[in-house]
Amino acid sequence: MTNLCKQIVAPLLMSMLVMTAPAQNSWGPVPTENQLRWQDMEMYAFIHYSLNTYTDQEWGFGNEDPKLFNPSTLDCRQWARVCKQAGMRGIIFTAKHHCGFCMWPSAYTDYSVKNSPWKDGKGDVVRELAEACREEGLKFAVYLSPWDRNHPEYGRPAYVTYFRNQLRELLTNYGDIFEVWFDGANGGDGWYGGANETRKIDRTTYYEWPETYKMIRELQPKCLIWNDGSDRGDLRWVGTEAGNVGETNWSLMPATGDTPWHMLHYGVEDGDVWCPGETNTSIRPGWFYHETENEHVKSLSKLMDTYYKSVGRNSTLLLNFPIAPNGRIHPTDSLRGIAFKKMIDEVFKTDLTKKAKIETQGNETLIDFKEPTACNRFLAEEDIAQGQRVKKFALEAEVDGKWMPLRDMLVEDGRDGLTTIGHRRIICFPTIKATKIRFTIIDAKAANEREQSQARLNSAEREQARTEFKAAPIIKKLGVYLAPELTADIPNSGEKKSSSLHYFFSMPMQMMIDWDTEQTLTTFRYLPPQDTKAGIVTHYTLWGSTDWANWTKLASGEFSNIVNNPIWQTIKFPATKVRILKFDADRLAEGERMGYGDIEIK
Ligand code: FUL
Repeated sequence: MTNLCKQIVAPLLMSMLVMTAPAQNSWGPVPTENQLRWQDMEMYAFIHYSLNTYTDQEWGFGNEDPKLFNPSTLDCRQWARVCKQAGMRGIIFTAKHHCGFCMWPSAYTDYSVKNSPWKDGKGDVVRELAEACREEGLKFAVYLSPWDRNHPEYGRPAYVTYFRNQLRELLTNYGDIFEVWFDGANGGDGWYGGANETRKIDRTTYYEWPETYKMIRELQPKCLIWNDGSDRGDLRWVGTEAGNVGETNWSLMPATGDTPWHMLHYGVEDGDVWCPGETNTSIRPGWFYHETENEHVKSLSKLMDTYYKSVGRNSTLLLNFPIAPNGRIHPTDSLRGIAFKKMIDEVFKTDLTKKAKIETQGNETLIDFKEPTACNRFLAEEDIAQGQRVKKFALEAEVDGKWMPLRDMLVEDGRDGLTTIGHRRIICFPTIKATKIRFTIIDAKAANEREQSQARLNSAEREQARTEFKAAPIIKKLGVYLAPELTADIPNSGEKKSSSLHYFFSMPMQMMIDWDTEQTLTTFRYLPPQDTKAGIVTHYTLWGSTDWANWTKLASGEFSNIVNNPIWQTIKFPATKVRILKFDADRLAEGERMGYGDIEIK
């Protein structure tokens, strides 16, 4: 146990000892061993690679020619090395995406690598990757799309048998599999052996998941099941691919029933099964490689934001690296991934509480630095083996002799964001020089339960038990850190050198960008806010001026599907000389104030 833990836990134990009723350790649903092990993986990679890589598509129709699969320098060891250096502890591979093409020579179909020119049809990408992962000490897992746009029987019972047969092959021939990923996308239309039609299935009954789950448990008892809202698996989707889970994130869900977006995104406080959220997103806009996205690999700031909004919100991060047509991860993606890991290490290298005096009394922990200490990150971890309990906490800092409340600056709508903790919660706040930090648990499940079971005590005793037990939501670790500023000077960070770019809101629905000198521009790119629908611009007008007086309309229009898929939007216009750009939001998805995630101008 670290000194810090001793300092926190010892008073807790003492306060628990003085209480009359027997101390209760776990509270509510708790994780299985598999789920605990998985949560400790924190970050692991997705790899999307299939015929789509050669057709420049995100979803293949099912009739793409297997002959297209002929990478010149396919190197699974390069993938594993890059992922490891990027801090990933495992890889989940698209063994079969929606197009139905199998990246291993399945005995149950001809639509696979065995009919491709690659290695004269003798290759097996799943095997090469499983071996590469083992060599690098990474865990290996498979994505097997239930939806298969190639298979003639899709939609009928025979396909379910085929699907299970394929799953059995993957679970028996490639060593330990840590997770199976059953994508919930079921678009309907497809090739289906030449039928070329739309097939609809009932997602809740068609795949007969309970039977399949039984087989998985038998073949790979340590494997976690990810399933998107259907029969409850071990892990849940977080309702978005943008790379964030709610700042309130319970690892609980109802055991049965539908899972609307808010349940996926925030979990369910009173859920009766442990079903933690896995945050999946890609290092690029798309899941598959597209040359046109080479310049849009996520910047270090964006990746760190994703880290704080996933691992820092009681989730894991499943970060996708697409494979380029040559069979390797593109250098920009690998360098960015490695820069990402370096930055995480840099941020968390020095825990400033190590030099502080820490005292816990009841539900309050005081971190006394003795002297002004620059910091901007706070970390707390609950002992989730005992359940998840904290509902609300407060964070305050003493700066220049005065106490000020801190809030999570990544929560965009004015709330302080100080709610659940779980496996790990990281709070980002602007850099301050604090002499003290105070962390107070305001509300926790165990406290309420304790209160209820203490009904026989008089009110003073009850109040004492309540405050004492509130601290008991077993905080395993607290930390305070100073994260460096992310600038274009950091190698391979992808940060833009935009020092002369100055933007501000002249009105709630109008953004202005001005330069010192005239610029010739052709492109304006808008990334909507990633966490909320409020402020997303759906209709816009873009104006340019050289003198603030005369404005030329450069473009106007609609960003279609921006609400469901909040990715970069590109506005192109004829080359124009401007010194000022005016971006009007003619309509917002929600709210009254324009929001943005990022802006790029060329
Ligand atoms: C989605 C799929 O439709 C995408 O193609 C991708 O595989 C992503 C991880 O899941 O639902």
